[in-house]
Parts: sequence; C-alpha cells; structure tokens
Amino acid sequence: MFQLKRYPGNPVLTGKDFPEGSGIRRVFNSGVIKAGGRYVMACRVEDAALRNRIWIAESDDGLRWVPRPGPAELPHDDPDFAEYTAGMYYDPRITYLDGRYYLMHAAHSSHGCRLSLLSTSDFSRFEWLGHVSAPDNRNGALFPEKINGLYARLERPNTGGAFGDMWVSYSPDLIFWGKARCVLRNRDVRWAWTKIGPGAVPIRTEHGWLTIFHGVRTQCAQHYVYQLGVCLLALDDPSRVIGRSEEAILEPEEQYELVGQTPSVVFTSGAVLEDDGELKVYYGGADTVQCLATIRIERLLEACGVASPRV
Ligand code: M1P
Repeated sequence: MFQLKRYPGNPVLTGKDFPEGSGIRRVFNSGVIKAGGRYVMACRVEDAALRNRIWIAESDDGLRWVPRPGPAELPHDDPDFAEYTAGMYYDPRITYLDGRYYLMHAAHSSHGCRLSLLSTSDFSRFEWLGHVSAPDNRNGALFPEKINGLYARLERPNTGGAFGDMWVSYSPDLIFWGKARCVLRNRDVRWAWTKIGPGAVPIRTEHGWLTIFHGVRTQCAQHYVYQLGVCLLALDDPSRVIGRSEEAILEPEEQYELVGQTPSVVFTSGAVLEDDGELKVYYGGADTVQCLATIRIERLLEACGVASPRV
C-alpha cells in the first residue's frame, strides 16, 4: 500500500560507469547526501578480488551520476585503519553535523565487524576518527543532530534475536559510545524475523525521526531476503517507536534486485528529502548495482500511522 516507486532509469550506477582500467565491477549500498545544491554519493565499490573502496560520485539532479577519476584517499597505510579495512569496509552513511560530513561505515576483520568513522568538509580530504564500536556491530547511522546533548546513532549489534535487532546508542565525543537501548526487534516485524537494522540516516520531521530500516527474513535453503521498512521514532528518545509500517515498503522484485552477486537484496544506506517533499531513497540491488526509488514523505508518515502529516 505504501510502496516506494522505482526510478524507471534504474540502475543509476553500475560498475561499468567507473573509469576504464579501474577494475570496478560492482557499486551498491552507497551513502548519499545533498550538499550545497549538488548530490554527493559515497559509493561502495568492489573489484573482482572483492577489494572494497569508497569512491565519490556527484550529480546535479540525483539521477545522473558521474564518478570522480579515482577512489577516496583513505589512510590505508595506518595499521589500525588497515586491520579492519584491508578485507572489507562498506555501507557508508553520510551525515551532516556541526558543519562537517561524517561517514559511518562497517569495517571487517577476523574479529568480526566494527563501526568506523570518517569525516570530511569537502569529500576530497578525509580524516579517520577511529573505530567506534567493538565487534560485532554494523550499519551505523549517525543522527544529524545531538539528542539531549549527546551524539546519537542507530546500529545493529549482532546480538539478541537471530542475527540482530536495531539499537540506539549515544556518545559525548563521537568516539566512546554507550547508553545503548534496543529500538526494534526482528521478532516484532513479521516479514523480517532474521535481522533488523538501520538503513538511511534518520530524517527529522515534526512527528518524529522518520527511519527507513532493512529487514531480513530467511527462506528455505538459508536464503536471505533483504527488504526495506519504515518506522517513526520519538524526537527526544529514539528508542521509542511511535509508529511503523506493517508492510515492507520495498521488496526485491526486479531483475536487478533478484539476480546478482547476492540474490534478493534491496539495501539502503542513503536518502535525500527534497524541498517539495519527495524522498529519494538510494539502494543497492542484489549487492551489484546502485538504484533509486521515490515516495512522498507524507505517504511514509501515513504508513507510520500519522493521520494528517505536516511537512
Ligand atoms: O548481502 C546482503 C548484505 O549482507 C551484509 O549485511 P549484514 O550486515 O546483514 O550481514 C552486508 O554485506 C550488506 O552490505 C549486504 O548488502
């Protein structure tokens, strides 16, 4: 009933759009923000050796994207950074906060996955602030403002339930995190009994934090299906769910979502709210290509039970 509408030109970016000789095969689950009238995408890209990079792409309209000539220069020669990023690091979410952009991303090592934090003012020079969680934690989405005087993020520690529920935690300095509380449990979402975690950075509305999340269910033969859902969290206490759509708002259905490196995956790490109320939701299809779907924000608020949304 409250389904996202796929952009007819999907996918908006594929590995073939990256410079010849770059070896990029796949681009998906990228973070997106609108900065100074332009759209910026922190692409999760992957080559045939499964090496990950973050690669910035830009757009004037949010539809046609142009990748920069090379990947973002990150401190890969720093042993601390490298320990958790030499293998895989991925799914960056971009948050604008206190005049800077922050990219919270997942970083893998043999110990498991941690959250890690980059910061930039121009998407050209990046500062690495450190690994900012213990294993096993992933899908960090930093709120765009402090809540009750503390930085806040949604995250998915792989504890409880099957493989994880959605939690909120807080920090005085973006480095040390605590006061964690569970927000939404996978067992409470009937179409996502395996995992629940944050997707795009939460969007402030006067009704609450509009939060698009991912939900995973396990079908036969251990086949995971990744879908998107939406919930509304209290502005002053995001551990409190005010409302939630009963149904998924996007399920894998199209060829580019069903077939690829990982079949049956739609996964978001970024959304842009336009001034006219259109929400652009960027998502990865089958861990292979970058796609876009849209919806009016009022519709998502209605899906969360708001009778007469004001935007
Ligand atoms: O393959 C689907 C997803 O698998 C991982 O997600 P999770 O944290 O649920 O294990 C990630 O690699 C994600 O990027 C990917 O889309």
